[in-house]
Amino acid sequence: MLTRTVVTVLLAVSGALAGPAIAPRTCGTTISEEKLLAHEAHFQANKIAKTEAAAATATVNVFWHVVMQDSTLDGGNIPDSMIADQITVLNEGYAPSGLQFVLKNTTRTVNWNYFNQAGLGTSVQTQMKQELRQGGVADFNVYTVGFKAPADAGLLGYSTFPADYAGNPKDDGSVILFSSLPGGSTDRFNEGKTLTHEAGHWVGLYHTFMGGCSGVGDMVDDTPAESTPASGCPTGRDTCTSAGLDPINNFMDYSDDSCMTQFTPGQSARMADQLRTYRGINI
Ligand SMILES: *[C@@H]1O[C@H](CO)[C@@H](O)[C@H](O)[C@H]1NC(C)=O
Ligand SMILES: [Ca+2]
Ligand SMILES: [Ca+2]
Ligand SMILES: [Zn+2]
Repeated sequence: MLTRTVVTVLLAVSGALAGPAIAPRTCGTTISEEKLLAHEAHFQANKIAKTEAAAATATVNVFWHVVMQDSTLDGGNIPDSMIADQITVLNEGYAPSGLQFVLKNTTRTVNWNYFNQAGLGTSVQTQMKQELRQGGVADFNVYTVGFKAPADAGLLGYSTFPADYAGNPKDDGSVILFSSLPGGSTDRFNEGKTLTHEAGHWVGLYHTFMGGCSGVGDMVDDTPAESTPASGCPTGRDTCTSAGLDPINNFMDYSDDSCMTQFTPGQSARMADQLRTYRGINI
């Protein structure tokens, strides 16, 4: 509780100095520069190159796990129509990259702990995935939960990376806030872009602000560096002197849903390389 109060105060102060106090999205998929470099060394050493046999498009099966505390919508019991709308948003985002997501199965589980306490790195989320995960390395498992623990205030989701699969297959997938789906109740983050962003990690992308202006960056050449996550939709933002405006419209930034509209060709190429190398998807 104390930590939460301090964070709120800091946000309010920095907002007062730097413009409107509008919080960025919060994604739990952070990675240290050290771990990122280890990932990249493994990737470069094991990369499976694109061949003539590569398909122009690939289909990814989605296994959806609706986790709820009770049968109400506020309790997490989202209808199939919301999931269908979310898959549509996901496919709009990934169509230029040649990926199509197809819903294979939806499970519905009433579990107070899973719904409320499945934060990043918790034993609860481990247990939830052990119980519910379906399919193999090429299958995308999505869990919708409530993130009600005080430590998770504002959290929209978190994901695993393709390179993580081998070491912990059951952990693979994305856990997202149920009310971030299209038509959900989370202000500014209810057009479904949270899953587009989290799936971005699942296909091997980092945040566009990784490393700030001078760090290692996101390992993609055509996403200009930015010093910090964007919040709201700050058109024209330019926080690094290196070429290009901040990629505020990119799905891998922290902007509002309405602001997020694209992956770059460099990101599409990276996701294909990652999917070929780590998930056996020959795109
Ligand atoms: C969906 O998964 C559940 C749980 O494993 C299983 O019982 C059910 O048969 C599956 N449904 C379909 C349509 O595959
Ligand atoms: Ca970049
Ligand atoms: Ca710049
Ligand atoms: Zn993220």
